[in-house]
Amino acid sequence: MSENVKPDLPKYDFKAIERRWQSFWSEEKLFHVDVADDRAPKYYCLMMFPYPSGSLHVGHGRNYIIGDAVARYKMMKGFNLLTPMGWDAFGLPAENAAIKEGIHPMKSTMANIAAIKKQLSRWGTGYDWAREIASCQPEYYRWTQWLFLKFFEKGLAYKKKAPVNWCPSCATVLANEQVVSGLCERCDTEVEQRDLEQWFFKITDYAQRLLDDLDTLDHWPERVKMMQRNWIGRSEGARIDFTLEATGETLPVFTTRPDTLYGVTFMVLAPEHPLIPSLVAGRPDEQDILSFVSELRNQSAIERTSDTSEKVGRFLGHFVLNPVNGERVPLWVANFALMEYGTGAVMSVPAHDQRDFMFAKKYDIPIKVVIQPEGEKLDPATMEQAYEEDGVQDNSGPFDGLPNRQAIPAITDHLARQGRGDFMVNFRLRDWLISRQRYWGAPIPIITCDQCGELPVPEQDLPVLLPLDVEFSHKGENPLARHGQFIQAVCPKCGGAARRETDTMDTFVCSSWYFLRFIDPHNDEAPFRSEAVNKWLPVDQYIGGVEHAILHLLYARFFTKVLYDLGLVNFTEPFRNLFTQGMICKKSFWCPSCKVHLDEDATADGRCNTCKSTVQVTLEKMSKSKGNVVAPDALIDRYGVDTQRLYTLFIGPPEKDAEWNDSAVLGAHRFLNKVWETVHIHLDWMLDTGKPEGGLENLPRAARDLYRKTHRTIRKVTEDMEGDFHFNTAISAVMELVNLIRSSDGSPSSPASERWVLKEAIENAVILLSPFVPHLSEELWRALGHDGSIFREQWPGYDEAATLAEEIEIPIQVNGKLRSRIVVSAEATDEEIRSLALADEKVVRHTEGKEIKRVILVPKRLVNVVVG
Ligand code: ANZ
Ligand code: ZN
Repeated sequence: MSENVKPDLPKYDFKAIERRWQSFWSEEKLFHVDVADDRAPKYYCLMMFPYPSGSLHVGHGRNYIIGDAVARYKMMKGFNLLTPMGWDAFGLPAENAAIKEGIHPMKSTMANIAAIKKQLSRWGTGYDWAREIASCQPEYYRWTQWLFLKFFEKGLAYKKKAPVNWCPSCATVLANEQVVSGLCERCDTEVEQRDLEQWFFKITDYAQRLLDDLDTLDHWPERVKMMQRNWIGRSEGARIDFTLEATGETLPVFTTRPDTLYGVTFMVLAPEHPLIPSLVAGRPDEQDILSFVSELRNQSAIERTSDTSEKVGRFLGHFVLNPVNGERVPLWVANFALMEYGTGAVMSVPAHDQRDFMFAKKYDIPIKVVIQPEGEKLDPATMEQAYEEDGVQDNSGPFDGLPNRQAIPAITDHLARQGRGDFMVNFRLRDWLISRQRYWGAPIPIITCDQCGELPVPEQDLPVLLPLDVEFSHKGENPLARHGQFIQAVCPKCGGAARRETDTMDTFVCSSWYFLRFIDPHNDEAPFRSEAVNKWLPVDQYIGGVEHAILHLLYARFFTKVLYDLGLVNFTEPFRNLFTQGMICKKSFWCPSCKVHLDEDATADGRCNTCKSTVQVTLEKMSKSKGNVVAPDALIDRYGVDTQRLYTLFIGPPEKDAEWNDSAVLGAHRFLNKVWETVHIHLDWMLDTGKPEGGLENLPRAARDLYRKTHRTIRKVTEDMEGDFHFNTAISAVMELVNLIRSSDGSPSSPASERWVLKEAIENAVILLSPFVPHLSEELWRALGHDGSIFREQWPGYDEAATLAEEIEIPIQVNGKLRSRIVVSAEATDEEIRSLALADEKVVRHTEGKEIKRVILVPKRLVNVVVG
């Protein structure tokens, strides 16, 4: 068609187009939703609400652009669409910035929100802004506090001592991410573990339900469900009660291998185990052991348990008695035992556990084999590693000869009957530590009275306002703890002077229920109306990064179950479909001698332009710290936002990581220009045509092919949008359609029926592209003579028959005589037709024993086999 390009085609002025349609959408309130409207089925499309940090790059854009494409598609499918946006606005970065730069977190947070909103509107992503929420505003956190009180009433919020990271020089608690290789991020002092009172949510009460209900989440990525299962970590085993020889006290252990009980040769306590101080009290080596123990406590759990790290311990000078045979077992403390798992005590069986084996070898502790591999006899003296597989019981008293799998329940049963143990299920999941000794969070609504203890703030006194007039100290301690007016409170019970809790809540608490608030964001009598929430939830499509696969999703699921138990909602899982998009990566250029990240332009032939050293090139997740960020503004100025959107969606399967390539962006831009041109070339002679009478069979071949291509493309794009959001293959299908349109031989003088086919193809190409490139599509839709927004159009259906391969019948001659007919796909190649013809039964009969001299093929019409 390029020969037809008219010099007077209007220019693709993407800037004007973007401006026009973005204001049109907001004037039309395109994304406004009436949640009470029941005329159409609902669709709740939700992007994980972002933390409002500085500026967004094109990698962040992927999340919003994917969400917007889904939302616009669902709108055209006729759903009553809810697509809200809000801000996960509390958190440490804003507070750290306040300490460093003296800008109040409220101020910086609000400024960041304004900047991100502007960026989102440049991307053309649509939301119902009337539902905007920010978790740092009292209208929101009032209800976060209210929910805390409900948890408290139910016994699901409690306080207990827990080890925290403590910086002795800043005199403050540090979050894990503020501890960098054991040192305080701020002052480089060595961080200690201290036991401090902390608030917890009792998520462990819900461990089994959180695990079981994963099986109902059919539309979640298998990988995410796997990660949640591992995090919950259910183990079936036994509790076995050993006895402390000196005092007769019971010392229970959790084991998954009660079959190895006769092989226990030592026992290990976690360094945090509360018995340790009394066990060593008054002994000459008391101080020595206690300081060893506190050293162990400062190792991280990963350091303590990883396969490669060194396992160290000390004998505690005590023995415990094995409940099956009364054997004396030495009691140790060692780094690999964790207080948070099981009972904090481990029965160690070096013959059958590799970690115990290495420990026994190191400290010369006996090894006793109690499981023998079939037909073999292990000798502890020559064993080079633990035997962890199944086998037959040996040295196990009455259980000898039993397969160990059967000995597991048998031994547990035996102990249970004597009251020395029982079957036990253990979860790796711990209770959720929700308190932070930080300012920028929702205050925990608790008052402590010396007379009456810990009391909830009465509901009518909510919110407990976070005071804004605070001073940030460079030590990083919680400014609330020094805010006299805030701390002063009246005991709700006795009316006496009391103290307000100064800890604030983990921001994961705020994000565990925001998806409910969006249904009823301005309600000042309740967090939400149950009736409306029950109608709109579960969320139909949740979209976000896989980095939230565990915590955020687990906490949101936990909240939903608690709210269900409270009778506030009638569903038990919040998100029906989950989509986790991959990350956008980009090459990063690091000069090892200048020690800086370089722009690609600052390198030549793999060398740094400044110092000429060889530059290290790696593919990294796009991020400021890697210096490989592509800012959207320049890109949008140059090519328009639809180009960025198209490229972002075209870059690869959206669930996979993808490499951003600046030059490939140009390809996306060219395609949009081509679409623009294609529509305008045909514009003036395409309108005013009617659907051909007498069906499509009478059309010439090319027109029929175009018709079929149109319907196949509709089908392909629809399937990709209904399936796993493979926008990339959907877009390439539309590209093929556009190419076919351009090569089709329609012209102003073609019959009306053929022009109708062309028009149908062009209009559908524009509609199919609209969720991806909404500005251009609106403009072209208008040019094609339609009123109103393209997003108020129905998503097209397709002619099923036309999407099936067309079949043609080909007569086959042998030496010019008709001998057979074969039916082949209209798309069969000459080569395929030729071999089908020669394999035809009748043709074989007529050519048997003769030499095939030639096969004459008239493409898609006739085959003549010449034999001699
Ligand atoms: C004896 C034994 C013998 C064990 C054997 C294993 C193999 P999972 O499957 O992950 O649940 N264990 C128990 N409490 C522990 C704690 N507080 N710190 C560190 N380790 C602990 O692991 C269960 C196993 O982990 C338990 O089974 C126990 O070692 C260890 F041949 O008991 B076993
Ligand atoms: Zn009181």
